[in-house]
Amino acid sequence: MKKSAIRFAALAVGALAVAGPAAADLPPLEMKERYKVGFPQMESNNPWRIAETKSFEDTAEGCGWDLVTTDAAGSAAKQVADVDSMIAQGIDVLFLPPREEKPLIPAVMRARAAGIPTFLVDRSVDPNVARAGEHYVAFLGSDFVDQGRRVAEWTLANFEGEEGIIIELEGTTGSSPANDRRKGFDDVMAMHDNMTIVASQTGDFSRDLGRQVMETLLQAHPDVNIVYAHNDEMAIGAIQALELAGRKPGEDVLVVSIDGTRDALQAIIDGKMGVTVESSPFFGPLACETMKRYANGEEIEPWVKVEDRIFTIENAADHIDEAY
Ligand code: GYE
Repeated sequence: MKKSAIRFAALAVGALAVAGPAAADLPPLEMKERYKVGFPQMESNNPWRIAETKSFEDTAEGCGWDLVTTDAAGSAAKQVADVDSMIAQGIDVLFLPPREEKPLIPAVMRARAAGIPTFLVDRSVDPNVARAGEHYVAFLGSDFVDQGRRVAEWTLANFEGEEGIIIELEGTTGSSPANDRRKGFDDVMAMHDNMTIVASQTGDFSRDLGRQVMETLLQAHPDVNIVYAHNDEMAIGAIQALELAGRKPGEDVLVVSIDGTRDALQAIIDGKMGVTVESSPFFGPLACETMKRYANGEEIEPWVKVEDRIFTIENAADHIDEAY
């Protein structure tokens, strides 16, 4: 008993010595057998979110987590309240997927003030206000600008028409993937005179809203021949709207998006969708590994970057069985 307490103390001191001034400001994490871990999910209305929550649940036992999860049902305010209640319950570590870039910042600050190391997972917050290594430990996730850029480049290489008339379905307004996926794609397209984004509107990353927004935008822009959706759920919604209007996605409209869900891979196999750049929801193992490194006194890089694959007709069938 006594011996292990001394060992923990030595490790904690070691952590401060190795970590340097910025990281030393962050709440430390002691090495122990079990941790009370908070994962306040933002919503559970799509396969991506469900797969992510399941990944945390599947990781819990092996990583020694007593996992507390909540579902904010699409409300940033509820997600803030969920974090507050986790702080009150005395969690040791917080893995937070912030629904939007700004509203979750007070929750990040309160977790830090309460001495709880926080890792942002899958989405980030406004870097002008809250910073990795200072207010939270690190962001674990994909490069969303690059995802948008890769979709644009694939589209340029594979679009067979002369003039691209593009409708863009944006993700949740104010979320980091929506902001960055738009930037990555739009910046590339802006360099090509034959490509015009005629409308860009939010579908809140949801299949249903994606379909509704696509129905409306189709009326105003019947000549559309490219649809770029910020996630697969909205792409599937757009395909439904196009088919309902008598269009032939994959033939007269090129549909491109991001994530790599089972339905999207199936749509690619069926010839209705061109590409989806991967954005993996399986964060559990990476969260476990990063937390252990932090508890071990390692300095964590501000952005623990996830590498994304790309799925097209070339490989969709090889990956559909592992999809969600
Ligand atoms: O692409 C989308 C989900 O934050 C990376 O959020 C994530 C995105 C993902 O709802 O489908």
